[in-house]
Amino acid sequence: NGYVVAVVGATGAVGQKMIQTLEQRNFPAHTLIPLASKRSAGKTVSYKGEEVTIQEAKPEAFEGVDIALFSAGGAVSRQLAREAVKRGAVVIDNTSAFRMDPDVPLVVPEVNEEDLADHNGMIANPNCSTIQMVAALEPIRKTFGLKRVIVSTYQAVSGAGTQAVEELKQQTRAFLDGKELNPEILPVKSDQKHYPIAFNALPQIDVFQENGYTFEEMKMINETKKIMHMPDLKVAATCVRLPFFTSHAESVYIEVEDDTATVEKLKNLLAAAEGIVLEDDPDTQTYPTPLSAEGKRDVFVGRIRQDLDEKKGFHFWVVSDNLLKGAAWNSVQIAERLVKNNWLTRSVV
Ligand code: A2P
Ligand code: 11C
Repeated sequence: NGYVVAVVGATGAVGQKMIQTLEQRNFPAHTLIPLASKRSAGKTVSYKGEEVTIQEAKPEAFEGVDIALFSAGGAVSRQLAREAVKRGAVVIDNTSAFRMDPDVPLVVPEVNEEDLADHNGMIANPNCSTIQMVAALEPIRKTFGLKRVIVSTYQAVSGAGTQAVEELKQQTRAFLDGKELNPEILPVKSDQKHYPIAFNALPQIDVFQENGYTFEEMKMINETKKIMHMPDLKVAATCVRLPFFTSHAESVYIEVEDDTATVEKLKNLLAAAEGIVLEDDPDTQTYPTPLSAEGKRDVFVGRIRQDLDEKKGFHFWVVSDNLLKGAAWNSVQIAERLVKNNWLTRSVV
């Protein structure tokens, strides 16, 4: 009874959280198949009290797999995700490889669960910084409409993988010991230059695009329009990496359509919304922070204020664990909804 579930990238920052989340949610997986690179084959991961051997991710590894969660980078997804689909698996891909493909639903269950009904075997999990923002925008859009979004992010190093986490630890020690920092990974491992992350702020996440925005910024812009089915929504983003390990924080400015919106109404809406926790009370200094959100599956919202010049303009602060709602939990939540709605079978084979 249940499903065969493969996790591709099982040794990675997100892959490990996927396995833990499957376990915590008691997902009906009777068999877990952890997959990673050749380097990790033969090592084990623990799942429901047992040590399960990691296998090399290759096409044959997907024979008999019902659901495959991919989080081993875009190159691995481009190479193997279609192979998994060909062998009958439904793929939930956590990379940017297929997100903008019109045939691939890009899903945050609280926002567009019904898009899952039309999948062709491939489903994309949005970028972490997009997920937490749209989760907070959707309840507002439903009631007051949405015209414009301007976001600035404050992102954790774990978004750039385990090597970036190690780099921050090493540089922090080196900085305090008065030693050289020798940056090698951040802002982007494959880019030409590297800058220290310890005690710093880097206004570059992912590579630059021709229009001067980074790929992370363009992901936030394009994915938001796709998930919310609002191709004409005005969205701008500035993405910044900061020296903490977990959770992304975002300062979001919105303009709504309806001029009856007030701070009180937005607070009530968000407090009642699925997956959102309102932590907003200036009198008691209540607001979420990256540390307070770490390890939790919810999206936390605080600091809701009306713009001082624009009546339909509001500012808020949204924080969530980038490895959970931003990645592993959103992927497992998609799998749960596929099971619940009986949508695992593809509409087209
Ligand atoms: P491995 O540990 O064997 O290299 P992170 O983003 O946290 O660094 O994690 C990357 C994940 O992607 C790891 O699980 C890593 O496995 C996996 N990975 C990297 N390259 C490949 C590959 N060629 N095939 C399968 N998995 C890969
Ligand atoms: C970061 N948001 O924090 C990125 C990581 O497209 O899934 C996620 C990259 C992606 O660096």
